[in-house]
Amino acid sequence: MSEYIPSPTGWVAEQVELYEGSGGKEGTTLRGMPVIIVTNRGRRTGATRKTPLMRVADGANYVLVASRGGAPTHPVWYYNLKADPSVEIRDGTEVTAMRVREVDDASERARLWALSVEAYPPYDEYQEKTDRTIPVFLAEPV
Ligand code: F42
Repeated sequence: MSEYIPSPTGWVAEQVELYEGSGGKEGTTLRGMPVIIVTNRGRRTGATRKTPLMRVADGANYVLVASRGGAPTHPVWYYNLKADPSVEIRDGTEVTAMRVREVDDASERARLWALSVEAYPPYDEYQEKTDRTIPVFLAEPV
């Protein structure tokens, strides 16, 4: 296992610490809605990165929404996942090896976007706030 480098954003690093430190029993929500932890590799450092995201389930798959609160640029993890699509996803106490792909097909994206907004309504506001089209990944069990 490569070195784990926590997020430089304090509240995000704290959520990861609580979530992972409790084996998925604590720190599992944001604004009362469920969160997953994506473990991935940094594309330059090769280090282990851990990114909490809202939990958007599609059967056994998960939708990962690179919203970054509607910021003008993609989150850095977007580029990490494009470079290396192998991830582990922790959903509560369950950890699953998965592979992600960015969803380019317009109708598939529309379906997954609707699912995402249903799970976490603020995504709609985030998309309105920014000129970029917020990227959507689908994570599928390996
Ligand atoms: N973010 C979302 O985009 N969507 C969500 O649904 C979401 C939900 C969520 C729930 C709970 C929570 O605690 C946080 C949540 N976030 C959500 C925030 C999310 O976890 C990320 O913090 C946010 O998206 C920003 O991601 P980021 O990758 O841009 O993070 C920045 C602050 C960051 O960590 N930057 C690092 C740094 O040191 O500046 C870079 C780390 C990195 O990956 N480096 C790479 C490496 O090789 O290690 C190199 C990358 C490169 O290309 O240079």
